[in-house]
Amino acid sequence: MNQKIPVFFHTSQMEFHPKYEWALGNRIKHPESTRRAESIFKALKKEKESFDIIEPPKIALKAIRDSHNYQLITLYNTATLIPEGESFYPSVFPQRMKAKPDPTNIYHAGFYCFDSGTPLNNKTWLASAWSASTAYFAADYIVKEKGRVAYALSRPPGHHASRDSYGGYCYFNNAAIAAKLLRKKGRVAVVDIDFHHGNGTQDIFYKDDRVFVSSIHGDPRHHFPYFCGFPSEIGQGKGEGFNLNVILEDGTDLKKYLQTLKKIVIPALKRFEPDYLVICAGFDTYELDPIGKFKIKTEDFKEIGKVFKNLKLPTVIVQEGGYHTKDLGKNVVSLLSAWK
Ligand code: OKP
Ligand code: ZN
Repeated sequence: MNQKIPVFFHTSQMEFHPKYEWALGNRIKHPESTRRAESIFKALKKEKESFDIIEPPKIALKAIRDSHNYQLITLYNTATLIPEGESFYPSVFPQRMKAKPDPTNIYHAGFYCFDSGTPLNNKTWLASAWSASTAYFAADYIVKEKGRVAYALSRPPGHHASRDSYGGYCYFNNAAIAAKLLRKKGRVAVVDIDFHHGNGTQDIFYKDDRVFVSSIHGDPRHHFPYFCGFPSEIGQGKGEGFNLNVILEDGTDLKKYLQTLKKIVIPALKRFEPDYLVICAGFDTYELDPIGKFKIKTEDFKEIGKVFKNLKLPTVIVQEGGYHTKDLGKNVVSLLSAWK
């Protein structure tokens, strides 16, 4: 072990508590709890000699605005007025009406929202802005300190949030915010290894030829976010050819996962010749995950990590999903240990 891996995290991220979500008409306990971050934190602390925990400064509004429109930010500010302990779940989604949305009206949240699992409350803005900070300053560290790797313990996650919409437990696209910073310095490859398609990140960089986005995920015909994540989505305009979606079937194990990674994703990434790498690190591919349906084991995450480490690119690892709370920390440490 030569150098400690910096971990970016801010305690204000823990002030947001989504209580429940709607799943097929049932009210279920929300999977994206603060216990996830606690599990990660605990596992990192166990290996104190390997990790350096850093509190990021406050992110500038303009850094968020590089990835999101002002309406979305305004809506989260509107949500700060929701009474303590209450939360707002939109129930009207006027996607195809002649809507006149007003983000200062909380009842209009449905215009910006695409699912029923992503509540707004008075702490959404606080926690998601700090979550964005972790990713932004992890990227900033890579650039300024010429670091080889940094980990953002971002929570709430980000990869489902697009420029103007939120959903899938995501409010700001943390990885996109990091990639927008890196993009000013060079060519950026984003690889999303969460079980779910990173629709928000795809969207933000869809017409961009300076950011290559690839996502490896469960079949969207059967899994969230359902409507996108297909191989036919290759980018648009200047960005055509710079988006790569790979679908793997339920039950995928390490062997199949690595095959796909090495045969499809890595060669495409190398052809792009990136200067920086951003990994959207979801751990809901874990064999015991309650939502994801792959069969990746704890020790497998290290093998996946090695494939990325071998690229020898300055790398920002941004935390996304992973809902087997107890083992989440171990899984994160396993992935990060590839960089030791
Ligand atoms: C967020 B991320 C299952 C409902 C599924 C949406 C899943 C969002 C995943 N009961 N709700 O990509 O880990
Ligand atoms: Zn996921």
